Amino acid sequence: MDVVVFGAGSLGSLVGGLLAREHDVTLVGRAAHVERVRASGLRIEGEVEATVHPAARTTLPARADLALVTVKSFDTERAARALARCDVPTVLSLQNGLDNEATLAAHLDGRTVLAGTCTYGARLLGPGRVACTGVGEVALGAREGGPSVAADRTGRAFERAGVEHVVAEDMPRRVWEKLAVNAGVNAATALARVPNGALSDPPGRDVAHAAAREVAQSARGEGIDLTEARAVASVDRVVRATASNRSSMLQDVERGTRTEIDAINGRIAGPDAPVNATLAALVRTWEDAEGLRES
Ligand code: KPL
Repeated sequence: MDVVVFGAGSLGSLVGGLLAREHDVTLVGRAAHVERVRASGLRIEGEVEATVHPAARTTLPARADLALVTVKSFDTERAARALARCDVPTVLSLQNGLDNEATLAAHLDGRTVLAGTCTYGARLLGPGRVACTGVGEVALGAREGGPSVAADRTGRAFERAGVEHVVAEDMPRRVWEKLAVNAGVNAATALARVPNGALSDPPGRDVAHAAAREVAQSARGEGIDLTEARAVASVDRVVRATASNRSSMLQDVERGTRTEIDAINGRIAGPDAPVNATLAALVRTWEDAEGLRES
């Protein structure tokens, strides 16, 4: 299968690299990374060790069987417009936040846009090198929920490449549950500059739980069956499983790049979600001070 990974940052490089063990993968990313992958392949280190040789480019190819979208949520609109010019029948979003699939679908008439979540831990170590900091799982399925032939086909492609995955018929709930985890973990770890495991005990744990509970309340308001207990348990499970990881938002802050705060805490911030509103305001204050919100 020809797979294009649009957004070869940490997660895109890892999942694309794992798929490249079996499929013809093209990574679309930044020039320095692309040059190194072309010259000496992609080195995967940590919990999975492999050197793979995907194709690499800075722009999308003309066609593919499957596109994985792993760009940051604030770039989804731009990615959707670019994908509209690419001949690809199935597009799988593996991004943080809630609205990516709808944004992609709005530009990709006639294509199948699948929803996905990913709990693999990934960290870009430098051009051509990515660390797998935790073997997790990709969940993928129809963005509206229910069965999907395209999801089954995509699941088989992941199976052949030995990527841990599940084809799920309840993606809307899973995407909200992932949002609860990201809302609980990402901003708190980025602001406190601590690895995820620092949220196993108070006071960090209290902040993470409160943010996740607000997401569950908001989910139920939108007709999604996500209890507060389930959202909190999910935060605790991820914090335990990824204790030594640095969240993607902490990695953004350490690199001095824009974060996904708008799509995570900012997505539900409001009078009924004061903890998320506070976390979003603090991270946006940092982004403003760094001049990162204009782009
Ligand atoms: O998805 C993540 C992220 O960092 O964006 C978690 C699950 C919090 C793992 O670090």
